[in-house]
Amino acid sequence: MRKHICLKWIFLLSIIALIDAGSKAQAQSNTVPKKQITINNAWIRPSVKDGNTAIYFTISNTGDKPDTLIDAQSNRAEIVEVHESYQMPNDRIGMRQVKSIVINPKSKIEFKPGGYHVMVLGVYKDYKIGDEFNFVLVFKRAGKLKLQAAVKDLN
Ligand SMILES: [Cu+2]
Repeated sequence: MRKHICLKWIFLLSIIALIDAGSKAQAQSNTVPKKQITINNAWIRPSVKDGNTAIYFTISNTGDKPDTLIDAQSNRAEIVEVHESYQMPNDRIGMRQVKSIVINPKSKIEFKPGGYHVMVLGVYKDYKIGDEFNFVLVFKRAGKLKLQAAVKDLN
């Protein structure tokens, strides 16, 4: 009889252990922020077919871990790269590709004329005011974000 009770207890305890493990796993997945990176006000300058243009937007990191922008992509143009503008010695403004940009927790980075931008070279068709340009930003943690930039002029 005693042995029988023992087995019953082992059975019960293992059930409890299983339920406990299950709820712990669920609690863990709930604490991972689903959308810690958001992109606002994405816009792109108009361009004729085969021309070059640039996309601007604001990246917000609402999470509590840093994230890193590692790539920009689009199937609407030949080449898409993340760029920064910089002051050249001869007083002119140059621009160059950047491999990664870290967005700290609870902070924003604005891509704007004269600063960071997504360079778009050789667009496949005309883009006029009111059109939309599809592109993708790739983050280390947040992964690929599919986005649309509204075609607008500066001002
Ligand atoms: Cu550029």
